[in-house]
Amino acid sequence: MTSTAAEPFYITTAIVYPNGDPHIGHAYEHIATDVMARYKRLDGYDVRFMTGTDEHGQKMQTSAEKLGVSPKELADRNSAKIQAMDDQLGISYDRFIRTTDPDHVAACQEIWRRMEASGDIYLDKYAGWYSVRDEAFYAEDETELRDGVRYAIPSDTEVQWTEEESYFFRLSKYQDRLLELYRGEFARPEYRSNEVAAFVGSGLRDLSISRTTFDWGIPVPGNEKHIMYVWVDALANYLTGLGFPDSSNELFRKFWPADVHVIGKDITRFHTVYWPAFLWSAGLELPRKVFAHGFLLVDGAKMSKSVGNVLDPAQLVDSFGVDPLRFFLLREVTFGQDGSYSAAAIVSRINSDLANDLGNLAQRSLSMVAKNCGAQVPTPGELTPEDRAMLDAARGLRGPVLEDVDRLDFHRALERIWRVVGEANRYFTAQEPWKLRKTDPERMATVLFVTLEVLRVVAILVQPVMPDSMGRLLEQLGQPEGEARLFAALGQRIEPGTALPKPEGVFPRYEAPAEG
Ligand code: ME8
Repeated sequence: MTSTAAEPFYITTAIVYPNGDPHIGHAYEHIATDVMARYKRLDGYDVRFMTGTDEHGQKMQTSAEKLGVSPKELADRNSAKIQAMDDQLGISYDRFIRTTDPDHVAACQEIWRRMEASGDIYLDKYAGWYSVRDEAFYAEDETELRDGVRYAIPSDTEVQWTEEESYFFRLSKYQDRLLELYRGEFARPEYRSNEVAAFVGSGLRDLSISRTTFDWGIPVPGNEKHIMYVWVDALANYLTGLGFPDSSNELFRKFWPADVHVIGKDITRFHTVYWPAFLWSAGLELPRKVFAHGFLLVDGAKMSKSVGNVLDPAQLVDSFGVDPLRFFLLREVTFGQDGSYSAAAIVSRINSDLANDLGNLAQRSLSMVAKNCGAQVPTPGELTPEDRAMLDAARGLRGPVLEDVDRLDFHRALERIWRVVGEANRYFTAQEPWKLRKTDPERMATVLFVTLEVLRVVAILVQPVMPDSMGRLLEQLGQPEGEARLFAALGQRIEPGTALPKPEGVFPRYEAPAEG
């Protein structure tokens, strides 16, 4: 057998501020990124997937002060909760990075030195508006005064006047190059790219990249009075995770540039303006794509502590299970746009798409096989046009589904797969195999074979979204872990004669717990 080295694929989430508990918005981003990572692994790529926590900066320091603990204590406590969330949700990260990890200092200081060596850093004085909530600077015309308090218009967060000595990055120098960059597919979805192009096109000011009024951060090399602006530190995590700046590190050579940074829409500016400019300045390649997803709302409203509607992913997992939650979030919401969580919507997806459509089809066909075909995959007879159409529909899924996933269009990929599940249900009902048992057992065997083959294809393709349930379904279809479950196996067919274990339901209907 000849083997060629698998193509590398590096994917990241944003790193979470561990100043509070994880919420469903974090779960959403991590699940979507995990699904892409799993698709690529099953498709034969050598995947590196990183997530983690963003622990420095004024926001962390202020939150810690309010609680009377040190920033490091606060970060330790909440970073552990975020990692526990990821583990509970089956997030298959290769590294969970914390920006307080010792190796992160070297990466930040190296990128700083390189930007300095390019002549892009100078010392001056900053005077302007700063939002601690966003860890972002705002120009006067991006703020407004309401009841004596000044707010940043884009994020509706309070800003404070800040005046201090600061290092600046020559962001303005990169304006034309950035505009050129947005003509390609660097920033997605396209409307976000257009938004950011309009922002950059209206003129860029140099960026303040150090602070002196607090100390919870990474020291600026050569001037320890200053700590780096938290976004320089945060963005550099994507390099640290590959062993940068150690030039002998295999990971960096193999995986940089990243294939995609998955982020939320509120941090598009940092990733599509600052980050490419920093990387150009440091003489490093740019990530191939930054994808900004939308926000998850709860019953149509923005989550907020004061409203008291912040959803804890662990509670949703307790109520509905990991796989149904993963499926719901990706099926319900168009990635890129805002979407809403509601209990009624998840229950409806569980009962219709999972229990009725996929679960019943598997249960009905597998129990007929167990009873009537000696618990083995039946041998098909001659195929009718209906059989062929059904098999073609299933086997035709791979290409379009992978294209959807490459565009992070998870909602469409699942819609496409479920269209075939719907077709398979109609096929099964129309063929009436339960009647054929007596009248034409050979024909029954063929119908059951076709149905099992459709289920095999569907289960293989849906594994990234619902790894555990699809693993169990593949087990019941006699497909052991390993090669039989890779996308390469989609080109084969389910083998007649394969022994099948006793079938059991994969997706129970959701019944609301009795009150009281
Ligand atoms: O922004 N729906 O951290 P963060 C969907 N540390 N996504 C949401 C969301 C919601 N309701 N709320 C937040 C930061 N997010 C920085 C990132 S990366 C170098 C540094 C997303 O904890 C948000 O858009 O505020 C971001 O992508 C991620 O959760 C972490 O947000």
